[in-house]
Amino acid sequence: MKGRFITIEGIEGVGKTTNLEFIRHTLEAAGKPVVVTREPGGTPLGEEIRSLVLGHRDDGMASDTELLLMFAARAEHLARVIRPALEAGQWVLSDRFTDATYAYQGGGRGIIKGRISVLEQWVQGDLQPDLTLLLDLPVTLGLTRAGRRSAPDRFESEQTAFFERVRQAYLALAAQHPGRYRVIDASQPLDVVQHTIKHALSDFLAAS
Ligand code: T5A
Repeated sequence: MKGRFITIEGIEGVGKTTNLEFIRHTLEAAGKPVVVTREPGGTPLGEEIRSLVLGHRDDGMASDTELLLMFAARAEHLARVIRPALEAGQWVLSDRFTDATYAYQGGGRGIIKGRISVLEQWVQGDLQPDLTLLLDLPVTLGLTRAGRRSAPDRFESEQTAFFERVRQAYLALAAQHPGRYRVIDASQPLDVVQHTIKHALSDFLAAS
């Protein structure tokens, strides 16, 4: 595959959406054709699945249902957006990918890693992101920032302990994959965060 695959991860309110356009501009300024997408979602069917998994606040959902829906959306996303773009030489920038499943359904919900990795292998084979930017900050700060917006979705309605587990799962993934991950202190003011992101992208572009 000729393109590159970059993902941005972190708990609620770390600033993923805020920084996506900044990352796109930085890559485009370096002459890279960029496709920006997100999970769950990124395709018409995937966006419908997104509505299902983020909704159902009152009646809930079994953890395995949630896990399977995430991978159903991902299979569609890979087949229709990610793989074709990479094969056409484009750079794919995704707001979340499979690491979010390890963090939320694994760390947060407690689903064992082996179950997730079976689905990962089935749906994506050997395809992995080339670079993952993990925006990290204390859970209380992320939830405060996220809370400034509209009504919480099903995940945002979880308790602080859930997000602590998600955060720790992300940090463990970063420690496990130091070559792919860049951990960014997202508690800093936005201009400082973006300066750090730009640095990480410069290093990656230089090595690509
Ligand atoms: N999910 C997803 C799973 O459980 N498993 C999976 O496999 C996948 C793929 C939806 C949910 O799905 C779950 C995880 C999620 O709960 P999402 O849409 O990515 O995923 O949801 P959120 O994380 O909820 O997205 P948010 O929009 O809440 O978070 P962002 O994008 O990280 O935060 P953002 O950019 O909207 O910023 C929040 C606020 O902070 C401000 C912004 O202006 C904004 O007001 N802000 C800053 N303020 C001060 N200093 C800074 N440095 C700031 N950066 C941003």
